[in-house]
Amino acid sequence: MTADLFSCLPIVRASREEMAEGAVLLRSFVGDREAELIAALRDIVAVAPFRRMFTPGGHRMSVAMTNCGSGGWVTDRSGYRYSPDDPETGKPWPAMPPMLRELADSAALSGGFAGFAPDVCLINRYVPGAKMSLHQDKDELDFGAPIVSVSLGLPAIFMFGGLKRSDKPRRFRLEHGDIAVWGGPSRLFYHGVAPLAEGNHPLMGPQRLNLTFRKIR
Ligand code: MD3
Ligand code: FE
Repeated sequence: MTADLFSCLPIVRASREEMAEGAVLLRSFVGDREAELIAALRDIVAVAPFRRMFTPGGHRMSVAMTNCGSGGWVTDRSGYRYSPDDPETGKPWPAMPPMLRELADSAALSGGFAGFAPDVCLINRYVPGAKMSLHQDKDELDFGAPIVSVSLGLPAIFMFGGLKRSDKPRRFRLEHGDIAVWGGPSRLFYHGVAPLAEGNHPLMGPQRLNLTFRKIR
């Protein structure tokens, strides 16, 4: 039987797709670590709940956020920055669980970046209609390190531009379990997320979570 011939292979196979120089999409890379990952996220959110932050311009973001690690990305009327403490509680962000750190490290390695060592994980929550406008990620110190992103729940249309805001974005559908690695020349490319479509994910419900692992110092 065919099943016997392939029984030596893992049940979940990841694929590898080059999106740009230094940008690699690893479809289904989360694989059988899914349940452990979701349990770790539940613990983080119990200590540091999702909140919708304000931009320096005074707009409230449609995406709700939290962080784990030795710092977290925050925004308010005074600007964007990484802060060691959660401004809502005044306490340090919850530590990055080793399982998350290992998942990010192994994805970075598969994407061609050895020894990633992220210190922060920003966790974004999208409900239907939530979006992220085209932007660059440049609040980190070391652009030599990649960013690793993990998508969970409802699918999203990711918009991937170039170094100039005016570069026409290409669209990629990011699905539950996909991991992407953004380094090298693509590290400073403009990118965003189109408004999330309605839906209900069997494990995650009516939402999408995106984890971005970053080396900020
Ligand atoms: C390409 N998040 O948090 S993840 C962000 O799906 C952010 O929540 C999106 O953009 C999301 O800053 C996209 C993919 C991503 C993250 C960082 C990048 C792609 C990137 C940095 C440079 C180039
Ligand atoms: Fe970004």
